[in-house]
Amino acid sequence: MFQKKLFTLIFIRHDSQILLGLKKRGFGQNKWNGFGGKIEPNESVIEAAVRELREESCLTVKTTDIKHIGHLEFTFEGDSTMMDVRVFSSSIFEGTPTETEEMIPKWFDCDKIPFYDMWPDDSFWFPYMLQVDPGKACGEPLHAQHVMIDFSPRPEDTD
Ligand code: 6OG
Repeated sequence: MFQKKLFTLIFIRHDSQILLGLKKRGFGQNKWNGFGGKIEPNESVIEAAVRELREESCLTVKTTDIKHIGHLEFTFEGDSTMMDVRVFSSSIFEGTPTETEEMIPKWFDCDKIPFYDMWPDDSFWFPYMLQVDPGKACGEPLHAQHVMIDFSPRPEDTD
């Protein structure tokens, strides 16, 4: 029996680029990823996504400007925790991405995503994410999808 823990993960898009952060410490250290983390008490999932983005990249987004993209569930061998990760994106933001204690932000072209330095699962679902939310001039159409990931909207993420 797994114990579910909620996490947020947000991707900022600008034209044909996507902002990733190199994690400097803790879980996922030295991997490029979106920005996110745990939900604090009395905070909605979307509020947590906005806060984590600000804390990790110094960018500000409005809760009304972020889109729900998907929902990922991860388990790790020998661990009874299931990471329930809610994925969001936004192309409306304020500020300049700035290095923080947690992350080094960097823009990547959507066709030059550094999958070799990311969580291995990302290469399966990133193309799908780019297709669901193509941004501008971004994302190749997919011809085959074999990934069991839920990309349907979750009503509890929209508050
Ligand atoms: P903190 O421990 O930093 O939150 N996360 C994953 N992201 C990707 N792309 N792939 C995975 O595959 C992941 N597993 C977890 C969720 C951890 C952050 O890492 C994300 C959170 O945004 C295994 O507070």
